[in-house]
Amino acid sequence: MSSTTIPFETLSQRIEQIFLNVGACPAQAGAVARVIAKGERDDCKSHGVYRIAGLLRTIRAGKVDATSDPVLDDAGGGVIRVDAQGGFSPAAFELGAPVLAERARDLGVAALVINDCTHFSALWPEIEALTDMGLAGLAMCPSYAVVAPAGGTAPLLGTNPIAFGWPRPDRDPFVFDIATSVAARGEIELHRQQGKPLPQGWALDAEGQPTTDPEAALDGAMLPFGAHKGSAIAIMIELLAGSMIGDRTSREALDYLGSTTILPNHGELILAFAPERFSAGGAAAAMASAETLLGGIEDQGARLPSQRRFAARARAQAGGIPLSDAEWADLDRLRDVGLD
Ligand code: NDP
Ligand code: PYC
Repeated sequence: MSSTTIPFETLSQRIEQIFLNVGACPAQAGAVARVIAKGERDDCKSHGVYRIAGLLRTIRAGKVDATSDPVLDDAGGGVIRVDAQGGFSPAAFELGAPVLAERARDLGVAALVINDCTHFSALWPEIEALTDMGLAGLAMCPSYAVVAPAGGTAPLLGTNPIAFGWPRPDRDPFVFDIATSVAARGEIELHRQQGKPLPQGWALDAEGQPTTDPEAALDGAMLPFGAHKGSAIAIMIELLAGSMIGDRTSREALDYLGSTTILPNHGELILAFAPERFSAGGAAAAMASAETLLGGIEDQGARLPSQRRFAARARAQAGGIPLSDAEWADLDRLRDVGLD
């Protein structure tokens, strides 16, 4: 399969134009484009260019407002809110993140609550925005009900991602970003598109029986990672980033959408920690302790999460982002298709 390589800025502008063409405002289109281009740059195919068609379907279905202006509600305390006003999450995060960082530095820890957003992306771009500012971060959100709880047979939980980041002096940060399902929903869809069977243990069919057929899995239920353990974390995310913040759980998000072919509207919870405020030895002691731990892992030859991604980023920064001819043609088609 032949491919083209393009610089990050070029890809980002191509994507932005697709959203401007369908009436998105510049702030929404730009923020969405940057997040998708980062996904492609870091070889996170399930949250890269592939996502654009689903976002356009969501606009077409009237389930997201691509012209919305997020509103910040900051009373000066430890909880900062951004009402995304039915828009996409990246513009809401870009509005709230600097206030979150400032408050975490003041108080040691602060929370950003985003309400009423369509969340379609990986969480690591948000986490890295915090680690870039010297903060540790923890982010989570529901999605829509496509995952059966451990021991159950029918979709109720979301693929509910959770991500954590720790800043490292003069190094890439420590970041993990995981779906609490065995795989992200996007991976199942990519297997279907490519006609590939799923690995065992990813999903159940509509009768609650194990399946490796992506089509049957999309009609049935995905499974949580780590059986009851992943299931418990997914439930925690429903409670903290759904019920607690007064937003939709994954079940409610799916009821609102009526379809899994478009992207869900719900909330998100992002916590930021200023390491220097927690340790009597200040930031230096916390960083030194962390480096001992992380170095010990690397010394065993184990790879840290995000190392694959950072390697892909380094390749893309040196030689451009590789896109297959089909992906490149798809960008042209999506630019021309509009909302028809
Ligand atoms: P993966 O299982 O591919 O990876 C999860 C994490 O584990 C990554 O940080 C990855 O780093 C790391 N990792 C993978 N293999 C290893 C290894 N052998 N050793 C050490 N670390 C490893 O991703 P998921 O399928 O769980 O999730 C994919 C994405 O989907 C996430 O970015 C998530 O935010 C997103 N998502 C978003 C949703 C939403 O509603 N917005 C819903 C569900 C998922 P690396 O990347 O370097 O491989
Ligand atoms: O891949 O599971 C997923 C997903 C759902 C919403 C955004 N990504």
